[in-house]
This record gives sequence, C-alpha cells and structure tokens, in this order.
Amino acid sequence: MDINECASSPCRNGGNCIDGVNNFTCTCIDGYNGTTCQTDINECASDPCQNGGACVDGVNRFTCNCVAGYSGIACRTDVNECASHPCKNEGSCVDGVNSFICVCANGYSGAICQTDINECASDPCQTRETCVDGINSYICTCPPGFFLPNCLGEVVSSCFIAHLYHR
Ligand SMILES: [Ca+2]
Ligand SMILES: [Ca+2]
Ligand SMILES: [Ca+2]
Repeated sequence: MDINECASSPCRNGGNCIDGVNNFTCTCIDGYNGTTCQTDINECASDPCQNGGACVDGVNRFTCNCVAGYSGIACRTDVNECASHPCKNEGSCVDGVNSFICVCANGYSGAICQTDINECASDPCQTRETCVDGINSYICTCPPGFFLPNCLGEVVSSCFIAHLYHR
C-alpha cells in the first residue's frame, strides 16, 4: 500500500507537494527553493543595487535604498539636480552627484548667481561723478547741471563754458 507522504504537508512557504513512491517532491513558488521550499532565495546575492545603494531582500524581489543623488529600481539613475533650474539670472547649471554648480553669466556671482555684482565698488568714476551700477557694467553720471567727462561744466550758458576755457 502506498503511503501519502504529502499528508503531513511537508512543503513550506506555499510549495505544492507531489506524492511519490516512498517520497515526495515539492514544487516551490517563485522566490523559494530547497527540498521543502524552506529557503528564501537571496535576490540581493548578485549585488543588484548600483552606486552604493543598499539592497533589501524580499520574496522573489529585491528593493534598493539608494544613496542621495541616485534613483531608480537599481539606483542607476543620476538624479538631475539641474531639473528645477536652480541657477538665477541665466546662469548655466552643471549637474553633479546630489549637487549642482552654477556657472554665472557675466555680472553675477553667488552659489546660484543670485548676486548682482556691484561694479561701482571699486569707485571707477571721477570725484564729482556718481556711479550707477548696471549689469556687468556701470555708468558715471554728473549731478544735475554738470556734464561729462569731468562734471566741470555747468549747462547754463555758453558764456560759462567760455569763462571756463579762459581761466
Ligand atoms: Ca528573497
Ligand atoms: Ca545629479
Ligand atoms: Ca552690477
């Protein structure tokens, strides 16, 4: 008489038991193996996570916990930190690993090119002139009634200019 070796439900983790002659065979579901399907296959064994990601074994699957700056199932994707256009004033963004660098347009500075450089800081104008900061430039202006290049002349009459030249 053939004993049913499957009667004691020897297959674990959802495996299907096939009764044989004086033995049994387990057909395991995906993710398990071993004679009685007792072994949870380590899907992390092949180091599937790239770029320093940490692998967490699951049932017939793995999960990667990516380090900052990478994404994707296997952390293969370098996150584009420039995607949000972080650089101000038409600065160029260079993507890095979990970082970005802004290359600023002329006349701007700062980590995100947020600063309009003050071209008047070096006092480029003459004594009487007033410096007005521009974008990568400056202009020197005279007080009302005076004119360039040295803010000497008063624009009142040609007589004054004549007087000036005759001194
Ligand atoms: Ca597993
Ligand atoms: Ca990046
Ligand atoms: Ca400026």
